[in-house]
Amino acid sequence: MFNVFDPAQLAHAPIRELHNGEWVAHVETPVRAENIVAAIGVVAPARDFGVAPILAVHDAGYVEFLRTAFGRWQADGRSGEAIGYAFPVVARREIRLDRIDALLGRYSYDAATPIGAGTWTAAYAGAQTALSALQPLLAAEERHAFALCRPPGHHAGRDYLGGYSYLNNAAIAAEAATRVGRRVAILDVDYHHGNGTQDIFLHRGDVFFASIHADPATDYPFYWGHADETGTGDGRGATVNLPLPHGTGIDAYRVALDGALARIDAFAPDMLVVSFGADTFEGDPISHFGIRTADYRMLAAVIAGRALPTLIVMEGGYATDALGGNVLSFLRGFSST
Ligand code: OKP
Ligand code: ZN
Repeated sequence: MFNVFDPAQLAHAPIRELHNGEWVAHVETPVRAENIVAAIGVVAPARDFGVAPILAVHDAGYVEFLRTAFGRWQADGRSGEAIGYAFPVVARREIRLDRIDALLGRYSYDAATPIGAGTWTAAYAGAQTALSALQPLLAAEERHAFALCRPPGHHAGRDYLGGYSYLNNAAIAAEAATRVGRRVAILDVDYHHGNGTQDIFLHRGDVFFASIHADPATDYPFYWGHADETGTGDGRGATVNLPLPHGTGIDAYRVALDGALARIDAFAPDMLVVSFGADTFEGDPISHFGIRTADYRMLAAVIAGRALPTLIVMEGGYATDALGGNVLSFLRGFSST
């Protein structure tokens, strides 16, 4: 296993999020990544592939917004983190927006994803971490690589942030692999539906997306991830959503994983990108599945059994003290094959 981590990702340290009607301490903390590094040991630094592979996935106006939003916020005399409070839920015509609050609403969809002084630096480093971990797979020097990305990315779409996500690390790596001829399937096993990744590839038949997640009827992100979302246009049939109820344990989860992998098998990819969230863990403070630490190793071994070059991209997981052990268990499931 080739592990990549860029410590510049620690620069993002969100303070608070809106949760159950109150401002609470943000759960997506730098110490999450530090605990994972402590558990897995050796990590390679990221290389810098520049902004081009980011712009291959994300809208240029959005990327410019993300890069400049905190400065604009401060220039308007604001303190604290930049966060929107008005969101254009009904698509509006394209007009020039100058007010920082207007831009925040235009490019985001929730109040859980603030922009602070280090957000752009960290998100950029996260994308480079994913691209760096991809390289030894493209060169056939490694079979499995782990991108220790933080903040997560799978809720970020082409032109929006949300769900603690700013740049879609998994999508950026998948697109980069596609552009050098790989046939990529993305398997999202975070507790939450990967709406950003789904949106980015929904209309495309050349990248397969399968997600196992908490039913959006009861869980964030609510508006995406229902079983009848299966792709549009050229992408019809290349999106699979397997929502599961609260209380799902390893047995039902394993059945869903086998189902997702059977669909991926039928697509016949030559590379796999796994969006891995350890928030399916039984002790996760914001989630409701019952996966145990040892289960992650078994689930990973099932995935590794497909014998595909596999990039594992870190997404969520908020039981911070158990996070390192859960990630280590998952990575061991790949190393044992
Ligand atoms: C990011 B990732 C808490 C509900 C959830 C946003 C969750 C983002 C999860 N009020 N809020 O997929 O782990
Ligand atoms: Zn999650």
